[in-house]
Amino acid sequence: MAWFALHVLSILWAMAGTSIQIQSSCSVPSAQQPLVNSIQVLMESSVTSSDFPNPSILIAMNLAGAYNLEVQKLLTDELMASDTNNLTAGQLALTIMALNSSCQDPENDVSLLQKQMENWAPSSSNAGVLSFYGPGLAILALCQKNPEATLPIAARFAKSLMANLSPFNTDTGAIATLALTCVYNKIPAGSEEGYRNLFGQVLKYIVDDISTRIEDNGIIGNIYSTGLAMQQALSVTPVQPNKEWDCKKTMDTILNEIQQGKFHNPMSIAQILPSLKGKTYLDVPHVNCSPDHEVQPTLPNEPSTVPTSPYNITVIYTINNQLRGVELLFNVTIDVSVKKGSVLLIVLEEAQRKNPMFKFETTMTSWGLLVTSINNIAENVNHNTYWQFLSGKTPLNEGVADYVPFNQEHITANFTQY
Ligand code: B12
Ligand SMILES: *[C@@H]1O[C@H](CO)[C@@H](O)[C@H](O)[C@H]1NC(C)=O
Ligand SMILES: *[C@@H]1O[C@H](CO)[C@@H](O)[C@H](O)[C@H]1NC(C)=O
Ligand SMILES: *[C@@H]1O[C@H](CO)[C@@H](O)[C@H](O)[C@H]1NC(C)=O
Ligand SMILES: *[C@@H]1O[C@H](CO)[C@@H](O)[C@H](O)[C@H]1NC(C)=O
Ligand SMILES: *[C@@H]1O[C@H](CO)[C@@H](O)[C@H](O)[C@H]1NC(C)=O
Repeated sequence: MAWFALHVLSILWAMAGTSIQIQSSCSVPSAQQPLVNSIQVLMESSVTSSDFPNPSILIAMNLAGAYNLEVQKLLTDELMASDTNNLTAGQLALTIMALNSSCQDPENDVSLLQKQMENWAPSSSNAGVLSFYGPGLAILALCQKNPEATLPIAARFAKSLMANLSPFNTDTGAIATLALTCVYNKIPAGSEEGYRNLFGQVLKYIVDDISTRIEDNGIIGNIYSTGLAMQQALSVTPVQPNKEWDCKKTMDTILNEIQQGKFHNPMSIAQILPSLKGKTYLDVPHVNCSPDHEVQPTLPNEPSTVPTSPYNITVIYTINNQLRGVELLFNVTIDVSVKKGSVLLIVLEEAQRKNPMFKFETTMTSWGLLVTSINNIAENVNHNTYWQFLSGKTPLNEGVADYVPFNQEHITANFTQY
């Protein structure tokens, strides 16, 4: 019965074609358009000449309609010139989509990614759903460029994802849905039912899982996964979720969070902006990039900036490694005094200065500084280990360079597995 229903849905969907259906109730009200413009301007102005150009920003700019054409050109040129040999499959995929959205032909990158993915296998039998995010982007990019050759790779991806879906992750589910929707849509007419059934089944499973993550206020997962989850929902997936989705409620809550300043990290803007413009990564191959005249965005009246506070707060900071098999076990706590309004990174630096046991290392990523090592214990992708940051018992949903601790907050860095 379920199979039958699924089949009917897929026929309906196939007839609907690829056009993106957006309910009119789900666009940004014109009164809030300046707010959306302001985060786009913030994102574009974060771009500087760099050895690590961020392809996600270029994709978002091109889907939204770029304001700063110089920045658009800078990113395009840097991505064209960048050495792709050291990139992960996910980074390569974003680069390919970014260049395509800028009307460039990244032919060599596509064949490199194709080769990488032909040899792809999950890093271990219990890989963890998070490690499917990058390969999901790879399937999405390959599907847009070379659909038929992607089918067997996507089938392998779908099967191993299915075996690793628990515990679920909204961001990864959203990317996988976009990828498998693209692939499903490109199955040649008259091909075996095998692919259709496999992709349909996995899609149904993920779409239902995502719909269980919809909170009463419309947030899907957390505020930083909502943009990707909305893309999934805005694109015409061959399956319909069990639960109805009130797009307007999600939109209102997100606009409110933007107003609160929660979207200041450029990467967070790059991931929310397409949805606010009714676009998804499936629109990348259809971007019209005939040179536009430079449009000047309407911006909101500047809110007065809060002056930096003269007084200090105390943050209680614990570093904890109880992971068996890791030689050095420890659980130490320090009280640190920092200026009110400081980001967590300042707390870590202050702790390191007071006690060398708190020494730590970071690496630069698309989201900013990631803490890779504390007290000589380093994260390891092959073991799925990392340093998780918590406030009390709740994991933070921002990194150390963005999160602003409050007075007497207890922050823990816990070495754990995903
Ligand atoms: C996979 C993943 C991880 C993995 C990365 C390692 C791996 N093996 O892939 C692990 C588990 C380590 C991780 C950790 C954290 N993550 Co994370 N992560 C993701 C996820 C699902 C996909 C990233 C990815 O693969 N991108 C694709 C590749 C091609 O791009 P990339 O630039 O090369 O990806 C790298 C960076 O994204 C970096 N990274 C991953 N997470 C984070 C978080 C921060 C703050 C920084 C600076 C970098 C970073 O690791 C990736 C692989 O090297 C994203 C979801 C999303 N929407 O982007 C969340 C996401 C980026 N993570 C997030 C968070 C909050 C964290 C943590 C701070 C959680 C915590 N409470 O500790 C920690 C980082 C703490 C620290 N040590 O500094 C948030 C960031 C939101 C924000 N506004 O800052 C996201 C958006 C999830 C969400 N919806 O809340 N994460
Ligand atoms: C790229 O990788 C090679 C070998 O893996 C390494 O020697 C080189 O330093 C890396 N280049 C960059 C820019 O990271
Ligand atoms: C982007 O990719 C699609 C799919 O391969 C292709 O049809 C389109 O021409 C590309 N756009 C540009 C500008 O190269
Ligand atoms: C770590 O130490 C704190 C007190 O400093 C204690 O409350 C906590 O239970 C300890 N945790 C572990 C895992 O030992
Ligand atoms: C206040 O915080 C700063 C770091 O932000 C630190 O250098 C300074 O010592 C602190 N002052 C006091 C009185 O603790
Ligand atoms: C810290 O990590 C350990 C090891 O993975 C885990 O057992 C423990 O539950 C974690 N503590 C918190 C507060 O998440």
